Amino acid sequence: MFGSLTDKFSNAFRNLSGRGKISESNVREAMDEVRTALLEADVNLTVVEAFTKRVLDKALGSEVLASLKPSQQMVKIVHDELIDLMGPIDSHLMYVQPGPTVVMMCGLQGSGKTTTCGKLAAYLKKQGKSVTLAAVDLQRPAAVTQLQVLSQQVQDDMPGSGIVRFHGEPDKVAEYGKAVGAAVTVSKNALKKARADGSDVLILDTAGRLHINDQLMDELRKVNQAVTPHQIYLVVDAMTGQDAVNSAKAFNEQLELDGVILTKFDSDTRGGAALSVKHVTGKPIKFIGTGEKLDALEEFHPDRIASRILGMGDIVSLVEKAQEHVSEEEALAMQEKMAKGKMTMDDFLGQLKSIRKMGSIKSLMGMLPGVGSQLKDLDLDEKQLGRTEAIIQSMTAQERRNADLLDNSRRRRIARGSGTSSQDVSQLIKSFGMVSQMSKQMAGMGMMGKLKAMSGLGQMDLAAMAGGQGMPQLPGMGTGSTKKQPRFKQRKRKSR
Ligand SMILES: Nc1nc2c(ncn2[C@@H]2O[C@H](COP(=O)(O)OP(=O)(O)O)[C@@H](O)[C@H]2O)c(=O)[nH]1
Ligand SMILES: [Mg+2]
Repeated sequence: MFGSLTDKFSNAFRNLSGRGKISESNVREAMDEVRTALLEADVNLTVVEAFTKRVLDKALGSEVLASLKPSQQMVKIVHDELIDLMGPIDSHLMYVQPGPTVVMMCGLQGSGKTTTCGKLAAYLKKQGKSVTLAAVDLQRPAAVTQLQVLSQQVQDDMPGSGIVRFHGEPDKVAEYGKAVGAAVTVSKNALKKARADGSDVLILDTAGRLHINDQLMDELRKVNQAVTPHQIYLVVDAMTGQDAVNSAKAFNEQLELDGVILTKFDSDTRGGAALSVKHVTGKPIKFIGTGEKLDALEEFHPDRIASRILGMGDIVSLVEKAQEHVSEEEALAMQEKMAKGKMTMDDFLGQLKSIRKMGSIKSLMGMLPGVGSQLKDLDLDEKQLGRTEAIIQSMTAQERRNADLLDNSRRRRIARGSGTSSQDVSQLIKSFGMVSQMSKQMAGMGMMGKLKAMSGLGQMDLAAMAGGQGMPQLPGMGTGSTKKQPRFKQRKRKSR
């Protein structure tokens, strides 16, 4: 995510760092680079101009030039302005009494509307809300089926006490395009049904087009008039840059949007849409989609995204993910084993599995400070994880407990059993050896436990603690990991 933007920002500030004193022209040069980086990331031109002007005004007007660590001051100003550009935090959903609260999901074709409807239903179900999902996209029978399948998946597989129901009228697909109003009829029927079922929220999955056109807008306006949604959300593909922003503007003029949901944040987005959409529409970004799975919807936190863009990582989100998928006891037990150097292959496998549950390796790595910009060079093969799993599963229980048993003939047997090569097996054993050695050295600071303990601290501090490389430290952050370590240990002792 934001790979090249992060690179370019880092470069711009690297030229400033290390200098005891910087001049006005140094600042201007750095901002020229920032400006180019933003334009290349496909950020809207007016946004770029406004942004660079504000940063320059602040930088030149403040103590930056006179301060001891000018580059850090600059990063702080840019960080603050990025937050301002994308913020505020507004994931709040207003519920009406009596229900249902009607949410209309709009957007271009392929932007992720249907998927997001499912994710939002899962999000609400977790909070105990009952949801009706209505298939108002009648362009193809498959669109109706897609939402039906998703609704069922949310109801069957996703946690929470809410009930998720589906309303669809596949027979109306044939009418679509001939008689105007099929979408309106389905929406009205869905509202009646949701009301009768006592749903808290009704989500309308509407039709999209590849480009905005009058017919689509006309249809959406009619649905809007017929059921007067309480919230209209625009789903925007974060990978599409300015195009997305232009269409967002057009949607907003026709429908009075309440918020934006940015999807495909897990992909390598250039950042254009994320950085422009709020400024251009004036509407808050509510959520971001971070994967294809139903739990891949996150509340939008501009500060965290700003940190990710600046290569400081997003430890807070990582910790939240870890907490969702790994229990306190599990983390503690693992921590103890690691400290004693008693980690087994089974533990190793367990850790790999819980990491997998948290999302794609690439999206997780992107949250680590200093890793973001290097990601694109890294070959993070998700298949590799599958192979690792297969290899460990081909080991006997005894072998998993004691890796020292694994001589050449055992390695060959395991390779055969897992459909891999002896080299693969040896490689894994080597990695395992390294990991258990490392964890022994970390002495009691298992990764999960470490992350969890960290979650109580401020995000900026975290970036420093984890030793965010490549980026200058922010003021007041201390000098990095070595200095912060003792403080972390103290915290731990207290909690025992
Ligand atoms: N990687 C990723 N893919 C997504 C995300 N949201 C949607 N998609 C994918 O985008 C494609 C289009 O999604 P869909 O919901 O059918 O779009 P619609 O035409 O707007 O309803 C599907 O392949 C989805 O799996 C996301 O947050 N991340
Ligand atoms: Mg769809």
